[in-house]
Amino acid sequence: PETIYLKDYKAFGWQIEDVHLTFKLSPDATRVVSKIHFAPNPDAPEQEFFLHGEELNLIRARIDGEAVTPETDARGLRCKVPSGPFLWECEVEIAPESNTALEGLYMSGGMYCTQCEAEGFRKITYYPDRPDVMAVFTVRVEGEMPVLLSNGNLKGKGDGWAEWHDPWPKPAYLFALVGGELVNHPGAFKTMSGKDIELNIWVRPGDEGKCAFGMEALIASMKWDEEVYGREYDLDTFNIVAVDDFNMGAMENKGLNIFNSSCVLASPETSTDGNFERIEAIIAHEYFHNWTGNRITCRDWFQLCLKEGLTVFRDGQFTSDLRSAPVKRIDDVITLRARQFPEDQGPLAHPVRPESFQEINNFYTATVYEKGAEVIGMLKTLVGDEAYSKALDLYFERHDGDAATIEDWIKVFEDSTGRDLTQFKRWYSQAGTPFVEVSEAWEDGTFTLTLKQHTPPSPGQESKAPYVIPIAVGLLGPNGDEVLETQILELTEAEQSFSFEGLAARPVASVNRGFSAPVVLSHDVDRAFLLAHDTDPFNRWDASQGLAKECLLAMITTGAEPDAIWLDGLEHVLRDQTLDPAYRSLMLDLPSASELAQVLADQGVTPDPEAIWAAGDRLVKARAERWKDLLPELAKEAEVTAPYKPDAEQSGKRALGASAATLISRLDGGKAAQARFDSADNMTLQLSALGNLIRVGQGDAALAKFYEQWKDDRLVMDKWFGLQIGASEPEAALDRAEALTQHPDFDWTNPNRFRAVFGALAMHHAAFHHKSGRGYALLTDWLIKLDDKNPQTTARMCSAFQTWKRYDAGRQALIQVQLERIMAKDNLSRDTSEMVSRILA
Ligand code: BAL
Ligand code: ZN
Repeated sequence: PETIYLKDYKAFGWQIEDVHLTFKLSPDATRVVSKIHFAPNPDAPEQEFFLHGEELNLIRARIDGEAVTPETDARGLRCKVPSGPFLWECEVEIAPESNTALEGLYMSGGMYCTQCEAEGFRKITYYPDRPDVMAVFTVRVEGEMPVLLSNGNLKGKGDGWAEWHDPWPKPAYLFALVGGELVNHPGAFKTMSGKDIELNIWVRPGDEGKCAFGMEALIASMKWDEEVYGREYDLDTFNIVAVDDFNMGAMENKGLNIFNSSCVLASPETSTDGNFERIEAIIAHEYFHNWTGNRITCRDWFQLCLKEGLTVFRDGQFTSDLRSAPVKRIDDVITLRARQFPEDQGPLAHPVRPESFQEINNFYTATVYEKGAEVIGMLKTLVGDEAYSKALDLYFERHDGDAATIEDWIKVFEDSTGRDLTQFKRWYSQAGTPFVEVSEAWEDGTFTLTLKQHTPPSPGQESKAPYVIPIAVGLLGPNGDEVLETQILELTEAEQSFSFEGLAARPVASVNRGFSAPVVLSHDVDRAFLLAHDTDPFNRWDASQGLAKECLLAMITTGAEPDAIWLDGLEHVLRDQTLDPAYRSLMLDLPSASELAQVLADQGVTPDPEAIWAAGDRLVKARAERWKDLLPELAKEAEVTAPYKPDAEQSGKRALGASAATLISRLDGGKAAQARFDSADNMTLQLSALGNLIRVGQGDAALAKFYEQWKDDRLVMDKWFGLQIGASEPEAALDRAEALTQHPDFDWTNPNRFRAVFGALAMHHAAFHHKSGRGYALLTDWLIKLDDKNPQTTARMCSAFQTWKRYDAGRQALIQVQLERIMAKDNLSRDTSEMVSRILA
């Protein structure tokens, strides 16, 4: 497959004045008629006229009314065109019902829908399907369905047709169309300049009771973007549609967001607190794209982080404002360490702005999204809140309507702050997680911190230049009082020292507070002291995580007993009722098995998944025993008697209650969990009780009951599929995964269902890495099967193998066989082929 390089960027040779599309919908023979006014682009050199197009049946094409016969191949169409402006007319036929890749126009549960990012529009009609070609679209949809939607404002509708006009020039990846028997949950919003906006969430009949929360989240997002970023909505209507079959979480098409139903539908009976919070964040994320992504888009797909990093950063700010900022920060770091660090430290490592790709779908990654957001967070820390705000105002003013680049973004900050950001740009061009080593010196009242940075090689990048790393530091005196409030140290050299004078006694340093930089820190510090006293909630939590890692590593490698000093310190925190229950619940979480495997690998020790599992299990039992008096007290304190609300306060309590209940179930064999399950009146409670029952081997009856209760609800059934794998002991998890793939409800062509099973298996470290290789073989069998239908989801799931080089020779050999089996498949997709070759390289 062809590799595409950032350095080869060339503008398209034509500009588009307007696009008129007519869709005559039919499951196996949809006709798409396009009329496009092209004019030569004065800024682009002469080039051959090429339009992208894949899997299209060309019916006819005309230029200025004259029939033409273009040359077509698997990637598109070439044609001789006039030297001046011309009208291109074309009609193609496509078959949405046989589109199982879920890119372009496809069908889901009887409705028509689209997914065009990144390169799906080329499966709808011939077009310059690249983000820097922007145009005003008018779309007429003809079909038997009562609801026919597209981008922009509704211009007219009648029996069997609707016409939409989007006045804002946009690239094709933001195009959307929906047709179906849908019902709407309506809403309204008055913008800051007084415009009335009609809002709708469109769902299949039967789901209308699950839209109220999403609508509230949308209205909160619209208000927040006005208040915090001064961004007002710019169309008459904002539509959201829920779709069951969707490769991603959701998509920000202009004025017509399309959502995976799992990311918008919610009710207390069917959704957990975690689902509610995620839905709120995703609705905000897609809405925020209206400015960061749509009004200002990307010049090319290498610039993906320009919109994604910024929009993830913005949705994170929104969640922090609406809920708890420390809890959000901890949640984000857990995700970063679980998903982005392994990517950055393995064969799939790539810069936040990649420099080449074969299939862009493979670069919708934790690095582009989550590390991309961290980079923006660092920039904000370096320039300060006020300067960040001014720079963003300039960004919107200068680039509204543009297809922009990272250079444009950085230039805005340079121009508005006067700061040289040349070195900072390395965060966009170098891959890999920096390691920062901290050492201390104390002499005559002066405390010196020496910071050394080092970033290991990554594919294609042998050596790395130093980054600018903002390290937030605070100092605590011997009695735990803060003697120096948080300051930002700017680490710009490979090694640099920072001194603090005039101190009465040697302080304890709290370094990288708030996780001010996405680095792996090594610092020999009194973590028990920080756990007791740190005023920075993130570092207090992280001190406990550090102690947990040390404790578990000692248990794994030497069979040591759990660390009593850590557990005492933790108990103190757990008993402190002035602390947010959600925070205390996070304090009870242990580092994941995969994270421990990485720490071991970093120390040159080959991780043994069985030993990691056994140590984790031993620690959980020891904590349950040790805290047998405390746990019922926590459970009692966490009880919620008020009617269910998915807000931060109640969900924090339920989280603490669930953490306590999980430990209690290890003491009572599941008795209390059974009672919780039987009396549960919300999904958060029901699911956590079910998980506890499964974990202690008492889940069969509850699983059967749960199935009977929820078998007609697809989203709840995804939980049923995933949980019984995730909560089981390793061998039982494999047995269950194998059995579930034979279950009549295992609709494997539905990405949510496929991910429910195989996401849960891949996340179950000890099951997936079982020494028999059963986990590897099962996943591979199904990846090979799915690749013909849905390359995008297949390729994403291949990342389960990305950490394979961490493990012993036996496991590596077992994985290699499976990766080679995938490579040997006939007609392997470009998506999967690229992913597996990179993993194998
Ligand atoms: N643009 C793809 C989905 C999202 O990041 O919002
Ligand atoms: Zn996004």
